[in-house]
Amino acid sequence: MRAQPDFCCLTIAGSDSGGGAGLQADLRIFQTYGLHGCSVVTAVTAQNPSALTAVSLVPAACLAAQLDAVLGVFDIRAIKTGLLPGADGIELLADRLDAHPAVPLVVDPVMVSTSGTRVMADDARAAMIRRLLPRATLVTPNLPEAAVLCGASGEATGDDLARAREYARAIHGLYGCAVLVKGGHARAPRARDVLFDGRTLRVFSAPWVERPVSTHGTGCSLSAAVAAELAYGATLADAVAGAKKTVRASLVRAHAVGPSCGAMGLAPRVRRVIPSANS
Ligand code: PXL
Repeated sequence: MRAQPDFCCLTIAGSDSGGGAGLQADLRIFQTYGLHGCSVVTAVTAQNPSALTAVSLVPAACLAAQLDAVLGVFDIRAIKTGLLPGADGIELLADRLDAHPAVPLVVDPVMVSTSGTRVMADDARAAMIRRLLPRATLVTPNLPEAAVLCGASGEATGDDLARAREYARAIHGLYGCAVLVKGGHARAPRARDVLFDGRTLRVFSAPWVERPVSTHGTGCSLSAAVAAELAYGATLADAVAGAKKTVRASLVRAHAVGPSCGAMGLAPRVRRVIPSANS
């Protein structure tokens, strides 16, 4: 073994039996960045691209044990959360994250499925908002999730980009963390994401990837890629720009993995330099 350990990234997320989203997507992204991936499993889901048939949350004690097994033991340089456990598990998680305040935290607030179904219990959502968002380096809601986070009425006013800007400012105002509102659910000619860090509002715009086999897992992959970029010390704006490139490269390589199943592909290895100990 070399003297200097390689960097690690931690995902705290659910398992997707189809392998497209959740922690399986996150680990694929960490590997793309040459990072060792640790994974704390919050839930086990039974799903394929057409149906989600079961979700079983990991008991809080098991979640705490997984966290205690990796935090402070592996050289974890950034953390992302995806599908979260119940409110009691979130409290235990937040207590442990508070003990590592310097590690960047990306919170993907998985609350509303693509079909519009709410997938998080009310008390768990409240615990996430109260305990994780104020600690987060970045929260990455899609448009429906952003509406929930800032208590918007749901009555759509203005176009999607205008709403994304409004929600990003409102979420920052409420919780104090930087916000990336993902435009992947918006119907617009280009994929536009809005980043607000409390000072500067940036719009990241890229052409849609034409008819990929599957877009399942893009949200998970994006937040994992932002965490990976932050692990190497990127600024938030550079991390988001780099992450979008990586996810786009995965989407372009989407491929069929069953008669009616598609999956994002592996992006080419992203090379980032590990800062030396004294830099
Ligand atoms: O993309 C949200 C998400 C998060 N976590 C798991 C998922 C999904 C979407 O399918 O399966 C485990």
